[in-house]
Amino acid sequence: MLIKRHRGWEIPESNATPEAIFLDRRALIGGAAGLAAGSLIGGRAWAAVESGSYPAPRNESYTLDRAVTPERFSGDYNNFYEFGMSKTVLPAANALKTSPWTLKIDGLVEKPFEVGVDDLIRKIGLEERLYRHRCVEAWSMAVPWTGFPLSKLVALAKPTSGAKYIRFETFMDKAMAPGQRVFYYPWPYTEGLTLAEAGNDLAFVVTGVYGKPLPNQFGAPIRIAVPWKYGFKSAKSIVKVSFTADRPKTFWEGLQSSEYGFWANVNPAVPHPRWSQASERVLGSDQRVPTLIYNGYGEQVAGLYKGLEGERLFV
Ligand SMILES: Nc1nc2c(c(=O)[nH]1)N[C@H]1C(S)=C(S)[C@@H](COP(=O)(O)O)O[C@H]1N2
Ligand SMILES: [Mo]
Repeated sequence: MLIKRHRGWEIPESNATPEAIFLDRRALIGGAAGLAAGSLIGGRAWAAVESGSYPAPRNESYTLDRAVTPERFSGDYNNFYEFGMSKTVLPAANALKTSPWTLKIDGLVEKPFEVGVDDLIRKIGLEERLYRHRCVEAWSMAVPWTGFPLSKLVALAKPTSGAKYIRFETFMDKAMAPGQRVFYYPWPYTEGLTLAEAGNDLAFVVTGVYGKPLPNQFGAPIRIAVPWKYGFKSAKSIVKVSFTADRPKTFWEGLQSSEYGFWANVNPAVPHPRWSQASERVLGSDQRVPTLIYNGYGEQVAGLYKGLEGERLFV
């Protein structure tokens, strides 16, 4: 089947060879090449660095059981299908124009509205959290995200009583994102959560990483992080947040629901149909570590799934 052959992120880890082109932006910013750095990280990002909103204060309630993954590994091994199906999307993602960037809030809310990302950041404020990230392909990383709780965005949106789900939509621009010209994917990328999940403390809106605004390949200028679910739930470069009564059909679910469902909670005991989920390779090391139920966040999130045992919670 055509789709199968082209779905690069399903290549078993052992076959996926990251090519090493890594630009150390921090070194550039600090050094004589400052001007070059400005163009590399984009206008908005550069302005934010200068304005001092990064790094944001760290919220110490979110701790790790492992070391933070150095940026030279996490920043050069990304899934961002809008910019290609390999892990080396960094060069192509330079084409992403992140400023100005407007987020649309619509659907079952008191009053739909649009807000610029910079305004949103000013309004809500930023904090830093250390989170694990577990891709369905069985690799993982640990990163310091900067952002704010998704619950604060929900509060700002004022969903009406009929709203049960939240749906995220990524930008759509075939001229900028060559991957979106690949016709057999159901663009734009969409993802979703229940409102109960969106209200959990761990659900996070991300605008930065490693103490600075998001580099493009991480999903600039605004993305989601849902650390107890497989990584594909964490939609990048979002332009729209909608509140709905019905469960949204999501990107990967739309392609192959037998392998990628709506819930997609991490569970080492439930294998993907084509590989085991029992362990994961930590980016930047050759080591595999055991995968944990709910990616180690069971204490905070298991309660969300009481009464839903009949659902395919881990696919
Ligand atoms: N719009 C969009 N969001 C996306 C993806 C994508 O291809 N497009 N890939 C997902 C997958 S599979 C993973 S693992 C994470 C990767 O995030 P990272 O590159 O910051 O590690 O982004 C998720 N969000
Ligand atoms: Mo992923």
